[in-house]
Amino acid sequence: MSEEQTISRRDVLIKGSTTVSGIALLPSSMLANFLNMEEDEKVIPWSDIPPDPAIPGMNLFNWEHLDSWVTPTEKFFQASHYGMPEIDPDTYRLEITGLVKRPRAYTLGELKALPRREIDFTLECSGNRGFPWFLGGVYNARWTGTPLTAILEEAGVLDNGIEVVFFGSDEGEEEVKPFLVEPVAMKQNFARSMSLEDAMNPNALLSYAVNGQPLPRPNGFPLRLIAPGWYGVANVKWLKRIEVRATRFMGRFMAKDYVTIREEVRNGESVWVQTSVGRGRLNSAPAKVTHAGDRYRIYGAAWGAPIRQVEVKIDDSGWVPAQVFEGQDSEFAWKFWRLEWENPARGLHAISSRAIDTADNIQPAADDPSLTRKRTYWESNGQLTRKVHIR
Ligand SMILES: Nc1nc2c(c(=O)[nH]1)N[C@H]1C(S)=C(S)[C@@H](COP(=O)(O)O)O[C@H]1N2
Ligand SMILES: [Mo]
Repeated sequence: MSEEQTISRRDVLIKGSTTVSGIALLPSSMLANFLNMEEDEKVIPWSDIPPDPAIPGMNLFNWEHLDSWVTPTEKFFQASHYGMPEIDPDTYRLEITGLVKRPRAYTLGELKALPRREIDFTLECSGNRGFPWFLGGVYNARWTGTPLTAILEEAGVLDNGIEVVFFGSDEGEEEVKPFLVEPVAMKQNFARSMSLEDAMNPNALLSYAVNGQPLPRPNGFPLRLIAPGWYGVANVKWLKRIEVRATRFMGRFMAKDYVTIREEVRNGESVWVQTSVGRGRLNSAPAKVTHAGDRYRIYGAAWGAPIRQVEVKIDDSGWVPAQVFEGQDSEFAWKFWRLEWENPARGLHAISSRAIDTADNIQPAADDPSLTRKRTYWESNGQLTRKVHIR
């Protein structure tokens, strides 16, 4: 390993401390050094899952291409349940309604004139890792918008308002079963809700730009909710209406889909617990193995909670700490890690990673009971093992 490729944690902390909130002010050479490869460094493709499983339209991220902390906009994955609405920004309105003193509608221009904030947030679909081929439902971006709190405060939530529902402009037919008569198909908008307390979190943004550009159409143009710390589904795209209500909201994406069913045990008895997918979970992935001559490296990312440490296991060896890049301090964004792999033997190897957060929680093993007792594919954050062939 050459001298300039080595990043001491101390260097990064000292130089990084002059930054205010992240990468734009960060000496870019350091991040480049950490992740970008030397000229003669080549990726060894994974032997388990093909890098591009070609799921139509999802644009899943190819981990072997991980080379920047902010995911370039054209590499965002996208997940849409009712297609992709086309919205004219000139006639667009965001409605605030329901249990508020001052219901109103905002134009895009009015929203952009409100206080502006930026936040680095890694957005992951809660279905990511739920199937063997579903590994790339995650990306990291810098989101710009206006705090949701400002809009709720301006509207003035009434005393009986406890729930905030976010409606997208996209809609689809859903079957509704009235009592004792045939089911009927009714048009419904994509919708997700949060408790008023969660909606008042100062980090929640009504976001109109990402990576310095207007939102791309697949990712919610012209406006989406950004809920840092929550799984992707909570980040409602193509936002149309925010409605404050007096009861919990039980729409399809709260109470029917995106519901985790888990068996728990109480005094030796099974209890089936059904919970709506919400906050993100601690996760990590080995991204790529490289070599330059006979020098081998493993690169990866960790996210879902503020990351303290990442450990790597190769075959049946013990866990060894990886070098975690400390340069970015957003608590909602992924961290990159790297491990020098000394003298790997020829043949097939299994590489696993596990993230540890700042509260000392450890990412669960794939066979942890909390995961094996889960009967739905959401929230599958078990340790990921990848296979690589060293020739
Ligand atoms: N209006 C609307 N918002 C939505 C969705 C949707 O189908 N409609 N999908 C959700 C899901 S399941 C995920 S994982 C994220 C994906 O965000 P992305 O398309 O920017 O990757 O958007 C969420 N917001
Ligand atoms: Mo999702």
